Order: sequence, then structure tokens, then C-alpha cells
Amino acid sequence: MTKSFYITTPIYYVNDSPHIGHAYTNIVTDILARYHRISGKNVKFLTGTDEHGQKVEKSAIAKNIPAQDFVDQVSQTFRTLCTDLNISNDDFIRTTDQRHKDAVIAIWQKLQENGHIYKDKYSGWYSVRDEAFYSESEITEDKKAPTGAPVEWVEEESYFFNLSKWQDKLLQFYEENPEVIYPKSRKNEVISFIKSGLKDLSISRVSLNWGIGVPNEQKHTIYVWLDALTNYLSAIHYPDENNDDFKNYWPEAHHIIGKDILRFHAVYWPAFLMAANLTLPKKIIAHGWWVRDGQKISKSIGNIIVPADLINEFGLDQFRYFLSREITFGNDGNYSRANLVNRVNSELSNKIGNLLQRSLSMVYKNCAEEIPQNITDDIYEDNKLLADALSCFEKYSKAIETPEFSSAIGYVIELAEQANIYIDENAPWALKNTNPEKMQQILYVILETCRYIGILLQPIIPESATKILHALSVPQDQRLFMHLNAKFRLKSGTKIPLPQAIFPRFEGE
Ligand code: ME8
Repeated sequence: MTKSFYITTPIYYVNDSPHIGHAYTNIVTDILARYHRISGKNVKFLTGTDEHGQKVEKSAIAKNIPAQDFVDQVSQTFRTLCTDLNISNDDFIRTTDQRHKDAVIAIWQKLQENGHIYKDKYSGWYSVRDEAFYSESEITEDKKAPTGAPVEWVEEESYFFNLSKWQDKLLQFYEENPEVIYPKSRKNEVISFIKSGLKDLSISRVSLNWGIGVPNEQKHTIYVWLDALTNYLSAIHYPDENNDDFKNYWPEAHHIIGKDILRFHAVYWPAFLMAANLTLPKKIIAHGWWVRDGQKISKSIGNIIVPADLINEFGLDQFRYFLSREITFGNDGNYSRANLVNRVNSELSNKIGNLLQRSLSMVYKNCAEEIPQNITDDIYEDNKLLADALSCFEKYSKAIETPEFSSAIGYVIELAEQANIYIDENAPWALKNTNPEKMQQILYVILETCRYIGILLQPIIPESATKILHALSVPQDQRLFMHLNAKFRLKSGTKIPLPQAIFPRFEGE
């Protein structure tokens, strides 16, 4: 049976337009989704928008637009971002969708039925920017949240979730499943937060109208995070636990998030799920922030970088490549235009583009516009470059699955470097008249290595990888990872199209 894989991005607040941070989350999630599809899995990739809560309500009021019209408009910009980035999501959920509202009501009722909700009074600090409650000990002297967001004092009737009861169960879960949170440093953070003592969580507000109402309670609106987190279930038909999507995907859930929302995903969410008798996510993967001059790039701070501008200037795949290659996953990345130009030129243009251009042009000119002839079945034997190509997948897949995108890409770049060295050392151009068969073999080995490079780059730079595979005339149905071996090697005599440059160089600053 085909294995299933379920992967999600956070659903983005529609308080303003998308920026490079959202683009980054979408791109790394897309890389994983594409990687698992090319591995032969049945993938569901979900993204969407988080449209309720005070923060969104305030933005709509500030713009003087009815909340529903406002969220319709901004949600569309996040959909457009997906298209602009060539994101392969299978679904786009909005918390204003009826299917989502039904699921939120269902989970609320389940928590209530199971005895985990009670009514009391909340008095404490709340940050609208973070849509989060903070305890007294977390508030800084100048009355800010640890994130720097302003807080306000709230005192009102509220429903509570008995989070404190789940402390030991959460610790036990992470002890028994140490691989769930990645990177490990984030796991340690979560564990110490849980150990510091969990308080029951306020999960309804009377001072909020823009949201999903508490069942049979006119006054109360469900806390935006309980609402939002449930999106991961609503898209797979919860509460219908017999639905095939639910049965196949829920046990394989992988949540990709930014480190800013770890507490919600690694503490509140698993507690809600346990309380609703549901299994817990398989992985919670937290990436770092893109920063500018040391500050998080954010709508609220106002130092955003618009993805469309960079895509227009450098090209989509160049942008995807830079974001996924530039930083060690989990760490923060400092956005710099000079680094973008440098990455694109030194790796995509100089290493891969150059390798393709020189080898394909030689083949086109000297081998009758076709994959070289005179290749025997033992071509892989004793060939160091092809051995490198063959062994690349194992390292690459281990890195991507970790996930460590930069090193996965690094292995492909190393392979291209080896191929460039192989051309230089074997100088096929010098053999044209003296030993044409040898020239054909050398060129064949290079093109065959490029086939690996093209297949491996598909999740990262899908359009350009398709161009590479097209340039090599690799059949459409032989582009999966299972085709990375000698059995599916390039077929001699296959016509190739006139080579075109794939990665232009950019001028530095
Ligand atoms: O938190 N660098 O939505 P949000 C990297 N609605 N990633 C960044 C970033 C940056 N500078 N800024 C934002 C929410 N992100 C909730 C989520 S999920 C059930 C609800 C990315 O619009 C990062 O993935 O504030 C972060 O977690 C997400 O955008 C938060 O987006």
C-alpha cells in the first residue's frame, strides 16, 4: 500500500500582506511535500489563513472594512503567494470556511463531553499582537510580552481548558517520542516550559466578536488559537474519524512552523488532542526567523521584504534556492541582497548552469544532437563520478528528511563540482579527432550525472529541474527517486533539444 504523508504550514493571520517569512515557511514545506511525492508517497499538503481573533478584527476596523470583506481580500493575497511561489499545496483552508467552523464546534464539544472545560473568570495579561496570554512572571518591566509585543490587562468571564492536568502526560509523551520536536534545542525549550508548571488555559473571550461562538453560549467566542490549531483536523474531515483522509493522514501529520509559535503547537495542541482522544502529531518542525538588522522581519514591525519583488528581479527558483540553501535549518537567517546574488551566481550559475551548458553544447555539436552512442552496460563500473552520483541520494534524503535543506542541497552541489572536475580532467574536447568513442563515454558520464542532479533538484527548484530533465530528454515517467540507478540510465541515441542557458548570472552590488 502507498504510504501517506500529511504536511502543514501554519495558517497565516490575515492582518496584513505576506512577506519573506511566510514565503520561507511555504517553500520549505513545499520542498518536503514534493520530496515525499517524488519518493512515491501519497501526500496531502495543507496551508491556509487564520482569519478570526482580535488582531484581525482590529485591522479590519482600522481599514474601515467589514471583517468578512477584509479577510476575503487578504486571504486571497496568501493564495496568490502560493501561486507565485509554485507551492504544490493540495488544499487551502480558511478558518471562515464552514467545514472548519463545524470541526471547531465538534472539538469544543468533545473537550466538554470529556470533562476538560469549565467556566471561571480570567484575570491576567493578554497580547493582541501574539494572540497569547502571558503570566505575570513573563511580563517585562516595561509591560511587554517576552516577544516585545504590548500586553493589556484582561478581566472577564471565560471558559478554561484544564491544561494543568496534562503536564505529566505531555512530559511522558516527549520522553517516549524524543524525535517529535525538531530541532532538539526547541524540544528542550518545550520541556522546560512544561516543567515550569502549566496553568489552565482561557479558551473563550467575551470581549471578542469576530470568531466562532461557543456552542449554546451567546456571549463567548472561542479563543483564536483553539480555533486555528483545529484547521489541521478540519481539512481532513474531522469529526468524521472514519473518513479515509482522516484515517490515512492524521497519523502521519507533520507540522512545519516558525519558532515563534512552538508553545501553541508543542504544548497546547497535543494537550487538546489528548483531551479529545486523538493521536498526536508525528513531527513538529520549527524553523528560525528571517531577520533584518537583527530584528525579526514582520508585518507588525514593518520591515518586510516583498517576495514578488525578489522573484521579479532574480527569478522564482533563484529565490526558492536562496531561502532554502542559505541558512542552517532552525537558525535565524539575516536577509542580504548581496548573499542572494552570491549564492545564485556561485552555485546555480557557476556550478550547475555551467556544467550543463558546456556538456550539453558539446554533445549537441559533436554527438549528432543526441545522447552519446557507444556506451556499454558496464559504464557504471569503476567510474568514480557515477559512484558519487549513485551514493548522493542516500545522503541527500537523510538530510531532507531531518530536515536539513542546506546540507541536502550541498550534496547535489558537491556532485556538480565533481562533474566539473571530471570534465576538466578528461578534456573531452581534445578527444574529438583522436578518440571519439572515449569522448562519447566521457560526455555520457557527465550527462548521466546531470540526470541525477536534475532529479534531486526537483523538490527545491521544480521549474528549473524540469528544464534540466527536459534538456537531457529524461522521460516524464522516469523522474522519481526510484529511477536514480543504472537501470534507468540515459538512452543512447535519444535526441536532445538545442541547449538553453538555465541560470543567468547577476551583477553583484
Ligand atoms: O502565527 N521569518 O500566523 P502569522 C520566518 N496564525 N518565518 C516567519 C517570519 C520571519 N521573519 N515571520 C513569520 C500565526 N513567519 C498564526 C498561526 S497556526 C495554527 C496559526 C512565518 O501570520 C512562520 O512560519 O503570524 C511563523 O510561524 C508564521 O509565519 C506565523 O504567521
